[in-house]
Amino acid sequence: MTSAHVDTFARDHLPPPEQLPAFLFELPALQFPARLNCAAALLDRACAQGWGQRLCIRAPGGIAWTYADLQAHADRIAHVLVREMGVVPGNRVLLRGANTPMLAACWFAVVKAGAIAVTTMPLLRAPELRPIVARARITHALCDAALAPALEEVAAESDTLRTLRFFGGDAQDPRSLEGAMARHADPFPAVDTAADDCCLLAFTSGTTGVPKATMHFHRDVMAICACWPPHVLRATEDDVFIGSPPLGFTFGLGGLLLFPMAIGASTVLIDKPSPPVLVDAIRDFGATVLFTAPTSYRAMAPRGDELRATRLRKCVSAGEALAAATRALWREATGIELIDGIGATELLHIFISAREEDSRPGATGTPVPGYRARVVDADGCEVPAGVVGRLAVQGPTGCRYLDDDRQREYVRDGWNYTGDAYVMDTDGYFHYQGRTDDLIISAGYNIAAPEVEAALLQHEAVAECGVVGVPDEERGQIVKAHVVLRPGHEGDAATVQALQEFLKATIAPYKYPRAIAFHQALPRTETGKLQRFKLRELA
Ligand code: 3UK
Repeated sequence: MTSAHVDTFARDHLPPPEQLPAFLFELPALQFPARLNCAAALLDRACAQGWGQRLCIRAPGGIAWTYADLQAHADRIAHVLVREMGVVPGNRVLLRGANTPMLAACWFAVVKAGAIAVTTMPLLRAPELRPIVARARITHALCDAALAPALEEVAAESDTLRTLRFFGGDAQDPRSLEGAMARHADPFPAVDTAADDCCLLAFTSGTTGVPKATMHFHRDVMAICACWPPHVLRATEDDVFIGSPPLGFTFGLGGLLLFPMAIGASTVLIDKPSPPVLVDAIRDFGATVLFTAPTSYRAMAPRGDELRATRLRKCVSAGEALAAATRALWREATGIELIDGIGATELLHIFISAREEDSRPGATGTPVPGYRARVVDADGCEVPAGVVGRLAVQGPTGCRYLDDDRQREYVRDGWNYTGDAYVMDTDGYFHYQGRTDDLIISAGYNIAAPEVEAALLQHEAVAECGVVGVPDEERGQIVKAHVVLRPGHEGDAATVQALQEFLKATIAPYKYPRAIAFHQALPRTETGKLQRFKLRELA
């Protein structure tokens, strides 16, 4: 297959073939042509098949773009990229902004131009942007004017990042994107890329250390649209999608942009999607399909009565384990059964999940059609149902780290190892047990932090919690719980004792937290993941 890339950086830094996972294309919907541009397949095809006048993206402030409007914006931006900024196919273009229609248009422009989109999370500052720009050898950037300073600081020191344009600022500025867009009204024909040309680099949200770049092809983007959405989510063209994950997190890119567009539905992009803002927006925009993380569901649950009066009908939880208590809380509050799904940046989107009517409390679900999953021991041998082991996955998508030795850890014998401990039950449902590296070993007992967290969340005083092992001379480690209390509860000795008694009565007593600390909030990544390493450092 002939690559359309003139700049061959991505292809040159793919993992060696023997370190790649197996890729499965068994489903009829996964038979991709050799030439494929996913931006053309999603956006241009939507317009060509008569969806041009359908509503595509709305945002606060009265913005409402049809598919044709999005295409017009993306085409103007693509012309600016190619004719004014000198982008050639294969260049890496950094995108930086909150979730807005303009950020979405920039993504489609970059991908139509055959370049590689590197969407970053809006909260990142110079120290976090610097390694991304360096590792991805970013050459160009499109950035929200409100977030310009940190990127300009990094660009000033970079040998590769030379050409920047800013949107949402002063259109008279020579580097204004909108100012340049006004000069280009012609349609932009998408670059005829190979299905296996790279179109996006996604940096892992990293609850730990050095960021890794995962590489995804045009066909990978189409593959995730063909697997989980039609088989598990089952949304329709009348649905209105909404949610909190940034487009720089592949959970958000899929859920809030690719999946609605693949079926001709519409999406609502909210720039600052805190739980209260999200509840108001669900009501105001008549949203029907919601994507967010477990903590955000807990925070919105008290407004369940208001949500019952909206059109909301499908709610997806991913990013972190969904405790049975949170599933029950949301069902009692809103009447809606959550759709849990585990996804990973390396696999692009969700690969184990369950339809609402097939969901089981405490289980993530079964492998999504198109994927296979198994639980294995340290030697890679499958373990029987009921035994805890490492999760290994294969499907149409899989891990390709850009120039990184950690490829050998994530992919072994053709399987993707997500770093999660799971147990499969006799019905084939997968139950999350924790990260393989955050098992707590106390006095010889193996204790999974999420199990202790799930039990704590059943107590009425607990709003949020995170459990870690802390070093202990006598026991090796002890279980320590970091707790955020609900309003009206005091973080005093009596509460510590009440929580400890409650836990001993709820789960095996050796698992109870010997230490409990109270906080106003827990340290989380921008994607909503608890940063357990920060809690460990607190000890
Ligand atoms: C954890 C879950 C239990 C798990 C993601 C949906 O989270 C996403 O990608 P990341 O690379 O993190 C991957 C890791 O997060 N995790 C995610 N979902 C669940 N654990 N239950 C879940 N439902 O440790 C996994 O290995 O940030 C999620 C879609 C796209 C994504 N990138």
